[in-house]
Amino acid sequence: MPITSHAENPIIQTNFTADPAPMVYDGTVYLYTSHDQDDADGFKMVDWRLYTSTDMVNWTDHGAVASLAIFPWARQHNDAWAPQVIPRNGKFYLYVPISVPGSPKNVIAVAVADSPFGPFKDVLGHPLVGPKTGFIDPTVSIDADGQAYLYWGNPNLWYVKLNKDMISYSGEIHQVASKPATYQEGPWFYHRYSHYYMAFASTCCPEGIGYAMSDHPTGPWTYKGSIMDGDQRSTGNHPGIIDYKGKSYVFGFNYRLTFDETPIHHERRSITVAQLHYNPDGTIQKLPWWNRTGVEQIEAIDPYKRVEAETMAWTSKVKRPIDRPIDWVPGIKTAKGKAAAVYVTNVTDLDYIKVAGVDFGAPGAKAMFARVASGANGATMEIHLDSDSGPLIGTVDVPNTGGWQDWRTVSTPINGAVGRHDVFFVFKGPRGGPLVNFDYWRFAQ
Ligand code: FUB
Repeated sequence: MPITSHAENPIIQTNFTADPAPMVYDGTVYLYTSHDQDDADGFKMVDWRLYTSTDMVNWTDHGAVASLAIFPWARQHNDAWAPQVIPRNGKFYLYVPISVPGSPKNVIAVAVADSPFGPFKDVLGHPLVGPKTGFIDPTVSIDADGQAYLYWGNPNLWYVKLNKDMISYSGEIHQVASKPATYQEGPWFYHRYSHYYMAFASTCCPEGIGYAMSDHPTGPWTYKGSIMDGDQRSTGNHPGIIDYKGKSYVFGFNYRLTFDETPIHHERRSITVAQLHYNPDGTIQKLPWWNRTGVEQIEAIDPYKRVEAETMAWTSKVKRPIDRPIDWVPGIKTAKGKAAAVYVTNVTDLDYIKVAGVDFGAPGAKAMFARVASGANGATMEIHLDSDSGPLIGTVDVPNTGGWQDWRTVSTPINGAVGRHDVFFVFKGPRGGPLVNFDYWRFAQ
């Protein structure tokens, strides 16, 4: 029985994700990401995705919250690069680097939503800044006096003071005269106590994560060193840094999932996270390269509340036996027109979902309910503790519900679910075809 559960890096396995932009809001981490398409060779990126967590280990997929299509004046392929979202006055502002048709230059655009889940809408109908070569990777922070600053750039670093409306700016665009040593791209600007920080992807390639500090939001910036050195296993990197529930974290990315499938380099990246430690003087302790173990879970999952099936610490994606068909990987689907309607789909025989650190308490669970739809016959969902072949506590028979959108609640008695465990939902059934669509689950005492 695990005492504490850990994440496993990379933290998202159902899509290739990069350029992490974590935002702490109302007790939850909202992780906005760019998205490398499954068949990407170079950059092939058309939308931005959202994942949330309250324990830093299990992440819930909320699908795509914006895409290039919301900017009809922009080039519609490949350029949905590193985003960042910030809340202000009840609205949520998404800053993204994109480009315009017929130009090799870059622009930064802004979109606005009433909810962190989107939908984000273009409010300007044109770029916020640009076009200019290197205008990518926006990062934004609001100072204690209410002044918002937008930084960006590769290989130079620029900033501008945003107006309170967050969609316009005042004054000149400034190029940082003396950018931090090793600065390449991917700035992450924030303040913490009396210090201002500029973390960034450091000299390419491979990129590590460097950082600089200042006493002022506009610098001058003093280079402080490397948070993480580059590593030949990954050409790129891109920091996103937060404090959450008393700990500090740095997000970035590696290429583990794609290199588990092929030695050929493709831009198919995967977001990772590590705990970060500050020294008393505000400097940051250096970290080793992204490990596989990941960070410790902050608090256990309550299984007696509804949990979305697309909440997971790991799926079987990179652990498939060689003889499996290539398309068996569990997918996450967003129902058209319904931003929140995300569910697990395309699961086949022996796929599993791991939910880390679930606390059944005592006397424990007696039943489990699952919302499913299926067009297949003979599917089951086994529930195991601590590994996909650990103690079996129940088996849900998934009937053919009449179709893949004919949702039904099914249940099973549960035996032996007491205390805190990692829970594995293991799907079984006729080989070859999809078995079940899985929306949410809940245990009962
Ligand atoms: O993801 C596309 C680009 O790669 C980002 O904008 C850069 O920071 C680098 O991660």
